Amino acid sequence: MLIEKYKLDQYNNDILNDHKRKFEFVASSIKNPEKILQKLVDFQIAIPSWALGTGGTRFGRFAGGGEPRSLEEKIEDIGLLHKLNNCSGAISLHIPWDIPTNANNIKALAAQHGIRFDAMNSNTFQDQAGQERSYKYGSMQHIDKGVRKQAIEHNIEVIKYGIELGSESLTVWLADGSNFPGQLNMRKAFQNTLESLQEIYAELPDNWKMFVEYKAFEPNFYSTTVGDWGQSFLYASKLGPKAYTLVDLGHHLPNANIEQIVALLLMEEKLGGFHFNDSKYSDDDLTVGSINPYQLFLIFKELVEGMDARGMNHATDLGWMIDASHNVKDPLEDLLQSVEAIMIAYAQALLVDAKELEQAQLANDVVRAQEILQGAYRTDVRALIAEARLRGGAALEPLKLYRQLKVRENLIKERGLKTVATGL
Ligand code: LRH
Ligand code: MN
Repeated sequence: MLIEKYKLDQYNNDILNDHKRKFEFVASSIKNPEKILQKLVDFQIAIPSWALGTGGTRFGRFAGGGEPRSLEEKIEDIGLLHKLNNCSGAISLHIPWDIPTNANNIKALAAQHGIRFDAMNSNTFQDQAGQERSYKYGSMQHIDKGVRKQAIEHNIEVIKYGIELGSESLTVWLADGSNFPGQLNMRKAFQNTLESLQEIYAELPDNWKMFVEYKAFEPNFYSTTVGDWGQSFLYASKLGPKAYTLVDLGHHLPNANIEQIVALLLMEEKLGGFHFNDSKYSDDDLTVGSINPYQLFLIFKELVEGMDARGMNHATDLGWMIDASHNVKDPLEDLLQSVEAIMIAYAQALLVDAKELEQAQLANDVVRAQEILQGAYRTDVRALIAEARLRGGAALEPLKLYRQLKVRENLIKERGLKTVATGL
């Protein structure tokens, strides 16, 4: 479904005065509004190709209808999101769920929608039909060299698809681990995994990055071979300068201080990017900012401070990706909310006066430091982000326009109720 420009402009015009009033109020209360606006306009978030349909759990899945039936329709859906908020200008593919049958056609279609290809994701956590060797007991950690070789070859194949599409990074998430004490020699598992990643690393084009994604548990529930930031940092450091860690917000043990992990990985130049989502218990893959928006703000505060300390380009030097699953919400509405939550946290972090905060820290003025942070966090920046969208030709209120245009109803008319998108 395409959104006609005139309908979007009409919608914006109807609420423009109200918006201008709110924007002028927030712009008058902050330093450098134009500098911040430009950063918001430049900031693009990659949408996961595997999260455009309804997700589920082992207890059930309740399909919503109108889901994309092909990679082409997934790109159209992301194009629709990007038309509405002008900050969803990238897709992250998962292979083999989204093998591009004709890379040039896929690339051309994506370009039409202003979509570029972010990190490619490999999959050695499921056995595909006709697959020679099983990943039941792991992939790159596996005791059987043949299984490790199969996993290595799959990742090299994924890099090839990415090169054809213009992607410049590979995310490797391994389900590898064990369910019971004694099941696995964890030192050998580390060594096998490192050697396997080294063979893949050797095939990376010069301008590519490899993101090593860690996760505390699931699907293995005793040990995970890339189980935390320290292990991922170890792999990335041993692999070389093109290897980095990837922080999926849902992959930590309860109460982990993720913003501290982010600050250190960024300082050590080994932070590659993010899989944004939110969670209350474990890898819940909920809407970004829906459970713990203050933590998301604190993470972006460390990102802005750490990136500025190294003179990094906020928009391009790290991988900004969502990784969520939609069990009860319309997938596109959920993604619109997630992108909005990320932009809000980033905008609030840009309001933190780093000099003032440093003064308070140097004076051990703990109360003042908290006031500076929470002053930024409690600033309603929604009109700033809406203004950034307006300047980018997008909707002032994407979710409301999405509903007003009855997008889901139209997609169901177009695609039917029973369509199922590939992915989780
Ligand atoms: C694992 C994970 C990983 C994926 C998958 C879809 O939990 O976060 O990033 O490949 O979800
Ligand atoms: Mn992830």
